[in-house]
Amino acid sequence: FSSEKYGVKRKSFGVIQPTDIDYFKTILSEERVVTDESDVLPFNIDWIKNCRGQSKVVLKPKTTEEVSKILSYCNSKRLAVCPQGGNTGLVGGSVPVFDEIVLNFNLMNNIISLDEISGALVCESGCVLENLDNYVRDHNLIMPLDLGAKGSCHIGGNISTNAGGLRLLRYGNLHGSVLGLEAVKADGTILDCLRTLKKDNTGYHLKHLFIGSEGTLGVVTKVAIHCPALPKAVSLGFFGVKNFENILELYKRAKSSLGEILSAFEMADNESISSTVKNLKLSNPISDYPFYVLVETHGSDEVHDSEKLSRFLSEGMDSGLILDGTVTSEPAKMKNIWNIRESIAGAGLLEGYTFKYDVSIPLRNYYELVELLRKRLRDHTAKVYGYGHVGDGNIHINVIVPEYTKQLYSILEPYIFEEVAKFRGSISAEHGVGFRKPQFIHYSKDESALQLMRDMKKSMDPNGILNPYKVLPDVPNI
Ligand code: FAD
Ligand code: S2G
Ligand code: ZN
Repeated sequence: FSSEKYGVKRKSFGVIQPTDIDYFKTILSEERVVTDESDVLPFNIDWIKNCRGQSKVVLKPKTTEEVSKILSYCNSKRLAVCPQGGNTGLVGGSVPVFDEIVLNFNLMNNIISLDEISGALVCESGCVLENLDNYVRDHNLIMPLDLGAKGSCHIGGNISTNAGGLRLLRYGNLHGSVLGLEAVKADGTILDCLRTLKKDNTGYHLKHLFIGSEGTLGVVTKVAIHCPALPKAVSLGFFGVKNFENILELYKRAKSSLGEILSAFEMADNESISSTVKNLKLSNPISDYPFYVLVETHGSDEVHDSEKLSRFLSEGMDSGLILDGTVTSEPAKMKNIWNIRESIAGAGLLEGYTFKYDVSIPLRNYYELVELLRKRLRDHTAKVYGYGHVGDGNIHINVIVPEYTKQLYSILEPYIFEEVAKFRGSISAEHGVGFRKPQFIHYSKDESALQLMRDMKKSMDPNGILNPYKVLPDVPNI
C-alpha cells in the first residue's frame, strides 16, 4: 500500500460506516455504490501501479445534484473523498492513499451542447477525451488537446491536472481553452461558472481555481471548452537526428520556416524509441538514430503545407541536421508514427519498475538531466528514457529498473528535483503534483505562494476532505 511504501500517516478523518453506505444508496441506485472488494480494487491502483489505496467504496454519480448531496454528507461526517476520472494520472493523485471514498465520474459522460460557429462545446466532466474529439470532428472541429491517454482520460481529469499533451505548442493550455465550468465545493455548494463566452471580465476568474488543482479545491462536473477548427491539411515528419544540439537548431528552423502551421514538435532519444518499438513490436518507419524528432503541421492547404514540410526535410538533410526522415499526410502512416511516440509512456512498464519524471527545463539544458542520471546510475542496472514536448520545454524522463528498491528511490529523489531547481525549472511540467510530489513542491514554489495555496485550501475545503495527502505538503491541521 502507498501508505507503507511512502511512509504516510492517516489523518483524523471519519471512518465509513454501514449507515453511510445506506445513505449513499438513497442517493444513488444500488449498483452505483460499489463495495465488493474485487470490484473496488482497480479504483485503488494507479495506471503505472506505483500507488495503491485502501478504499472500501466507489460512488458513481450521474448528476451534479448527486455529487452535491454526496459531498455535503461527506463534509458533515468528515469522510475523505478521492475524485477520480479516467485514472490515467501519473503522480498518484487519482487513487486513494487510505480509505478515502472514490468519487468516479465514468457515468457523467453526456455532451450537452456544441456551438459550431464559436466552437464552444459544453459537456459533463466524465466524457472521455477521444470520444469528444471524434464527436467534434464530425462538426469540423477538434479538441484543443491531445495526449496518449485520450482513450481513457476524462475532460474533467484533463482540466484538474491542466493536462498539456502533444498539441499545446499550437493550441495553448487549458487555462486558455476552458471557457467556463461547473464545480461542486467540499460542502456541496454547486458553483455555476459554466459560460461559453470568450470574454467575461466581471470579477475574479474563478474557473482557474479548478484548472490544475487536482481535485483538492472542488470537483468539476461540467465543462465549457473552445474547440479549434479541424485543420484541412495535416502532415507529419519523423526525422533521425545525430545529437540534441541539432534538435534545438531544427526547432528554431521549424518555428521560422513552418511558422503558423507548426502544431507539434516532439523529441525522443534512441533508448526510448528502440525500447518502445521492441517491447510493443511496433514498426519504425526509419532506421536506428541517436535521436528522433516528430514535426506536425496543421494548415489549410495540403499541397502548400506538405511542400513546406518536405522542403524543411531536404534543407535539414543538406545541412546535416537531419540524418534521414519521412514526411507523410497519410492518416494511417501518421497514426503509426504518433503511436510510437505515445506508447513510450507504457513501454518501460514492460521492462520493470519505472520512476517517472515530468519536468520543465530551459531548452539549452533540456537533455542534460538524462545524461546526469545515466552517469549517476552507471553502477546500477537501469535504463533512462528521455522524450517529450520540446516546444513546451518539457521533458519526460523515465528510469526503468528491474524492481523498486528504497536505495534506488533515495539515489533519484530528491537529487533530480535539486538538479531541476538549479536550472530554475519545474519539478512537474504537466502531470501535476498528486501524491508523489508534495514534499518536493518547494523546489518550484516559493513559501509566499505555498501559504496562499494553504489559505485557499482552508477557505474552500476547511475540513480538508477533498483529495487529502495530495498537492500541498502541509494542509492546515485537519
Ligand atoms: P485521473 O487520473 O482520474 O485524475 C487526475 C487528477 O485529477 C486526480 O488528482 C483526480 O483526483 C483529479 N480529478 C479527476 N477528475 C476530476 C474531476 N471531475 N473533478 C476534480 N478533480 C478530478 N498528461 C499530460 O499532461 N500530457 C500528456 O502528454 C500525457 N500523456 C499521457 C500518456 C499516457 C499513456 C498516460 C497513461 C498518461 C498521460 N498523461 C499525460 C497523464 C494523464 O493522462 C493526465 O494527467 C490526464 O489529464 C488525467 O486524466 P484522467 O481523467 O485520467 O484523471
Ligand atoms: C507523454 C506520458 C506519460 C509519461 O508521453 O507526453 O506525458 O510520463 C507523457 O510517459
Ligand atoms: Zn507529456
